[in-house]
Amino acid sequence: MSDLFTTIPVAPEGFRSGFVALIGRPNVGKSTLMNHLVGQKIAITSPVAQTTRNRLRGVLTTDQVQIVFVDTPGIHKPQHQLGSVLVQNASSAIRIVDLVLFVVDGSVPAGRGDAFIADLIQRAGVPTVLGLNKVDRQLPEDAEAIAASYAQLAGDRDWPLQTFSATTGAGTGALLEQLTHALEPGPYYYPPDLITDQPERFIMAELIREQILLQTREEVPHSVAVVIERVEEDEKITRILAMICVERPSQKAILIGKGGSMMKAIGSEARQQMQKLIDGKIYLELFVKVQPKWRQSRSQLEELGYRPESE
Ligand SMILES: Nc1nc2c(ncn2[C@@H]2O[C@H](COP(=O)(O)OP(=O)(O)OP(=O)(O)O)[C@@H](O)[C@H]2O)c(=O)[nH]1
Ligand SMILES: [Mg+2]
Repeated sequence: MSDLFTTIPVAPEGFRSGFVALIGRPNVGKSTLMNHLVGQKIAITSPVAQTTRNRLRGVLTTDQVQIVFVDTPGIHKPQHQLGSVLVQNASSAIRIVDLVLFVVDGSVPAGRGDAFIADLIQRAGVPTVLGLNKVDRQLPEDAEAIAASYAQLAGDRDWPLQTFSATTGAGTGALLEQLTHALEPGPYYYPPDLITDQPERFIMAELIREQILLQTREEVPHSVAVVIERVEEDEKITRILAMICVERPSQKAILIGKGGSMMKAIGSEARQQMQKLIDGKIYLELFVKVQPKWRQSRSQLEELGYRPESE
């Protein structure tokens, strides 16, 4: 028998399981919620819209249930080839799951973007829960209008509705109960102690990209891709060489900063995050390369890890 079979136990009587896609507009808190629910930072998050670029699985296993969350890029009007691939991958995730958790920003009433996504999900005919996130930011005077707009969005489609905050954790216990209840009895899909299917290398590259999203402005965050070129481990330290790809020399200059100050700040914060991830010491070397119009080029997108996912 292979290792895979020996590490996945047989589920007990009454155990439930399934795949749950987190779908919604950019910046509503999908990745923050997934990290909170699985109890570990596996997806990067930032105040910049379009942070997530790949479908990521995060696994939560309890005595009663195994939920495989599929975090997706925010659905938006694409401006370039990269955006099209992201939206395509988010939309197709709806069709491969047992349940959709449609996440909206519950601090503001439903908008046209939400209605568009609601229709997209409805057409796929997948069971759906509407999740109102960021309730910690809701102003009391707005509460009634917000509740009414989402009650209509959910009520028109017979979707149950849950309010919560992914940052404070309020309401997330009830959300988990709701999701568990909506799943059918089923097996373990992954070993009970697995949190994500993503390789460490991928998360490392993402932690560097997260620092760029947090520390740079305007067009730079969206024009960046990060690739881990080399990882060398010895007993004392892990040496990592990472390439940061931008579209223009002006963006490279911003990333490097005066006397290398920006690069230093990004590298130092990313290194600390990466050390937490591997629980060991890291020496991180970064270099910046200009690759004109990479976001428009199918072949360059593939090289940088952004390809259409079919299932
Ligand atoms: N106040 C508050 N902020 C939140 C909450 N959830 C997420 N945020 C913040 O909202 C911003 C966006 O969060 P993300 O988790 O990156 O959003 P996302 O939906 O994954 O965004 P994309 O990957 O771009 O689609 C971050 O600055 C989060 O800290 C919440 O419940 N309350
Ligand atoms: Mg995200």
